[in-house]
Amino acid sequence: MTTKNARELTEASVEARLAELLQQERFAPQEAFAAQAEITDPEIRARAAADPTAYWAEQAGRLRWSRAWDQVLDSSEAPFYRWFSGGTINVSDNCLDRHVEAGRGDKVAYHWHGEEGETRDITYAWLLERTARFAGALRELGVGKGDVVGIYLPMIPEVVVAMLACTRIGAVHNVVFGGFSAGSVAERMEVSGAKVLVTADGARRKGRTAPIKPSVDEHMGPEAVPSLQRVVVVRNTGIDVPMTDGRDVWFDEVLEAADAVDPEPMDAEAPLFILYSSGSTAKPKGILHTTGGYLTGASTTHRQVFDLHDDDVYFCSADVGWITGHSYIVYGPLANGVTSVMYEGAPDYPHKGIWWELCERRGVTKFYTAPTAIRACMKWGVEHVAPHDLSSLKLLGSVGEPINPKAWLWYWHVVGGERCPVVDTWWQTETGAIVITTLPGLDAAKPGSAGLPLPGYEVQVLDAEQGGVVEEGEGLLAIPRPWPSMLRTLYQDPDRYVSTYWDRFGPTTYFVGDSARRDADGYTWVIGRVDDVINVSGHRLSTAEVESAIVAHPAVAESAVVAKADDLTGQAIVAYVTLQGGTDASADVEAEINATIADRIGKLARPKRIVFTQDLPKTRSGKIMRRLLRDIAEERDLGDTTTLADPSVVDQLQQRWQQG
Ligand code: 6R9
Repeated sequence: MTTKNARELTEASVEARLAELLQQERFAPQEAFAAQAEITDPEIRARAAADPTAYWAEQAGRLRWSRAWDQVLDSSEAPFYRWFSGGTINVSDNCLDRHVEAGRGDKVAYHWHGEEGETRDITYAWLLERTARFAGALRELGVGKGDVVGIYLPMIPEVVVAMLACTRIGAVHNVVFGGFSAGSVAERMEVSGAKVLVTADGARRKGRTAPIKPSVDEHMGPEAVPSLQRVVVVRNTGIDVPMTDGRDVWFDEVLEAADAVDPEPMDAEAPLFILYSSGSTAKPKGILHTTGGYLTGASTTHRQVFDLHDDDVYFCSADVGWITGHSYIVYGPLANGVTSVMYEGAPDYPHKGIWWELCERRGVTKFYTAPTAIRACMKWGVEHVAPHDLSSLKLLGSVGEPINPKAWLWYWHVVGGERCPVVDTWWQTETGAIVITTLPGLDAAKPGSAGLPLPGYEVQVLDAEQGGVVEEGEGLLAIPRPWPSMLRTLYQDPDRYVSTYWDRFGPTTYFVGDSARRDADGYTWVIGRVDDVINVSGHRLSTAEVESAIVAHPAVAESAVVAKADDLTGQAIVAYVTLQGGTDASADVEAEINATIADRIGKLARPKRIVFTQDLPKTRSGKIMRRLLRDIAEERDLGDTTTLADPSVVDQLQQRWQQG
């Protein structure tokens, strides 16, 4: 096997190589990789397709069940599917106790790396001990089966302890990404009726300390979130924070005082967690996952897609607050007993080569990140990668949005040294686990295409008008057969679950919300969302939720938000805003609108550009024509504008846009 020496890379050499590689359509697995791969049976998909329930039962059988299921798949109340009915299982038992009992307690679960260079090696035994005691502490705080526990924490080992402790006693966690504002945490706690919130005194971000607890207090008083009884605070930064008597407790103190508890056998269909995600409306969707099916899906796909071996060191750069963090930092890796690297900080702090430094230092074998991060690394330049020895890497993964071929090839050439298969994994919060990708020891990858459905899944491209199956060509992506880790409902909103996912093609075909092209080899090329969901750096936001944050500003009359293609972030937010009479557009108003968005949703939802306008382009029936707003932002010809109530509006807008 030849190992390419990354140190020889220069911008010019990379440019030249990418130009060559752009001619290549398929990248078959390297012989050296294929020879050691776990999955090499070319019939695996066909075997699974012949009897999908038997296939999934076989996968579920790798987990430890306290009671075997009576029925693999119960479709009697479709689309409310049930998997492994009658079975009981505990997630923390599978992620921790099982490994420790097998004598693997000293194995490192996470090499945790802090922003300022600190490291902690978290073993399976340590995690078990902490989890069992924190589960006891939660019980003493009044948390029981089915109760919702909010988690709003930075990337520290305690976030894993908190999640697993919930699963140990059957509590339902509701993790909110640390980048969301306390205001949006409050909304998510309120609508889910959370009883307890686990948070931190503060978080570190790029060398600064940001207080968390004070903003939690500000937004989560008894009126705002009446269900919230207790707040558990992790001492993370050590800053002084107010603690409310009778409500707030310190994480370390309750943990110290509590007795360890055993894992509670849970019904396979017991709710495991809720994760709020953006949909077509301003109200986020509480996506509900359940116990047995989710763990089966996350662990199976993690093992297959990352070609896991016992000595792997796996590094997923996502945040635990997203589904990728849930399935591929916490549940998949722990269920499979692997060693992971967990990094607290930003990819460019303390320097732009920190990921590669960690890969070298820990001998990372499998690395998983997002296209937007790869494009940022490309922009920063190869000089941040070149000094690091990345010869331990064996496989690279991508998730969150379509990856453009150039970024794919850069990843393959610069990071993977042309040795490592790149798996482009398509899935969603709703699917719980990877659905479409290439099996790295078996399938050729085509840069820009996610690939083929994994074994046990069926995926279709359906005609948008007629609903018929498109063998080759473009249409709407659909999943015509249930799978174990699928969402079960939208929390406390079953009607919206049915209308969002099952009205379009009926109760047996899941409507994804993406458009895609299927090629002659059956490969799927995802094009993008067909609803009002924007994907900024792999983060899902809805146009409606950003609009409603903008109009919350008292000076704003109306707002329309669209997505614009962006070289770095995939899509960027552009907001068109009209102001109330008497208010003039100014840098101050713009800054205030941005602050309102940061407060209501989080900084990640701030528009790349705000365009103030006298009027928005509307049809005669008063509908805002978003297509035109997108065309303006992407500087395209506008085509037919005759249906507009006032066609001159778009000319003014175009001029505004060009003025910058
Ligand atoms: C895991 C995750 C889901 C949406 C999905 C699609 C887009 C994700 C992709 C991809 C093309 C990929 N998406 N992975 N598009 N290729 N490999 O990202 O979940 O945050 O729920 O977003 O992201 O549009 O519908 P989530």
